[in-house]
Amino acid sequence: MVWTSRICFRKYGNFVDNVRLYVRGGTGGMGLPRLGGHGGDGGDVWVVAKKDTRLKQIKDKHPDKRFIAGVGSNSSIQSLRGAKGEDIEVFAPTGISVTSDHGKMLGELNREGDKLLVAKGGRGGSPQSGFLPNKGQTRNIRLDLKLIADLGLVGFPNAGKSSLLTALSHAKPNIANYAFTTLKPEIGKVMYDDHKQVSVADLPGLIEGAHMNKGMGHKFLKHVERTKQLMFVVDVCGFQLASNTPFRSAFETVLLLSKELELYKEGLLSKPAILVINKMDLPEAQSHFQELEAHLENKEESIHLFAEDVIPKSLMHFTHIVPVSAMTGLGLPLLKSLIRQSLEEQDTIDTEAQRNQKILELRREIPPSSIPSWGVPQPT
Ligand SMILES: Nc1nc2c(ncn2[C@@H]2O[C@H](COP(=O)(O)OP(=O)(O)OP(=O)(O)O)[C@@H](O)[C@H]2O)c(=O)[nH]1
Ligand SMILES: [Mg+2]
Repeated sequence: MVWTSRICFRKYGNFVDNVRLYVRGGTGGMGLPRLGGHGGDGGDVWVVAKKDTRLKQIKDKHPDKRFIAGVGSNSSIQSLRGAKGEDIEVFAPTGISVTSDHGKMLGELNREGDKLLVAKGGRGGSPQSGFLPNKGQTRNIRLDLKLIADLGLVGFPNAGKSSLLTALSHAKPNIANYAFTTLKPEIGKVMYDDHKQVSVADLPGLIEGAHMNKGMGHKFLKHVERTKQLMFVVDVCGFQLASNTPFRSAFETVLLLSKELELYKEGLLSKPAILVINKMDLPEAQSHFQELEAHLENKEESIHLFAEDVIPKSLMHFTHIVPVSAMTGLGLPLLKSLIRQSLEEQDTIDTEAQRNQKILELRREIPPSSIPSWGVPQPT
């Protein structure tokens, strides 16, 4: 159990990937009934995406996590139209989603400079309001950081995800022979000879029950949502978290990983995925690999050989299955080229889908009589 206390201690270490804030727009200024003057509107609160910013900085700089914009100026003889209250900008990293405390999505900030209004200031007093000002909008909001990478590494602890990232890129994640070595997501860049780069997110290992927040749970599964594709990394010899938990073969691991993703969010299984079978340098690797291959070739029949609790509702489809050794480099050049191929194929499919969508939209705008009968995709 020593490791349990170590995890608990480090789990809530330095990495902050969500923060809750109280935001309030400024109150408007008083109108001036005698001269029909308008009070200034209260200031607004915005969340603004800024490069090299961390959520932790918000917590550190504003421990009370309250952001209240300025009050609008009252209308006066010198200034009949009162000035607007000061706006507040809360700087956040790119790749943020903002939700209200009821879980309603307010917006996403994906590019540097993206801005989202989270609390509007109250209107200043005017003849319509009897010269009385309104209060600003009040909200509790939550900012969630989601990594954006081309590929997300998904696997049980100790499968060799970080070792693989190190072997494929210049990233230097921690590697060690115990579960939960990786405690926060890290992005590495895989470089190609023609300078093309693919970003790969190394994520903490998942365990059974991750969808119910076991282990790192939701905290990291949400990062998987944003990657274009997934790369399942499986130890060819199987996995056992602790002596009192069941041993899982490589095939069971594949099923269980699919199941965790499915239980977290069903749509995740429709992402293109590559299956990497790691540790092929180990002495028993070949026989385990053959066994796994046989199960994968006959997935539908094979799953019935296993206990119900490991079987997902639908089976993940893998674009490629690649045996490798992150340690000796076996299979890595092939994996590297398949990663690129797979992403390029997806781009082509996406572009084609967008093109077809565009044609359909245009078609809707054109009167039916002027559309030729050829070359226009039919809605499915
Ligand atoms: N024999 C062998 N060992 C490997 C290979 N790849 C990784 N390992 C070892 O497996 C252990 C776990 O490797 P990591 O890369 O830390 O595994 P991980 O999947 O990132 O683990 P977590 O971060 O805990 O989820 C380390 O002792 C590695 O040296 C491999 O291809 N062959
Ligand atoms: Mg790791």
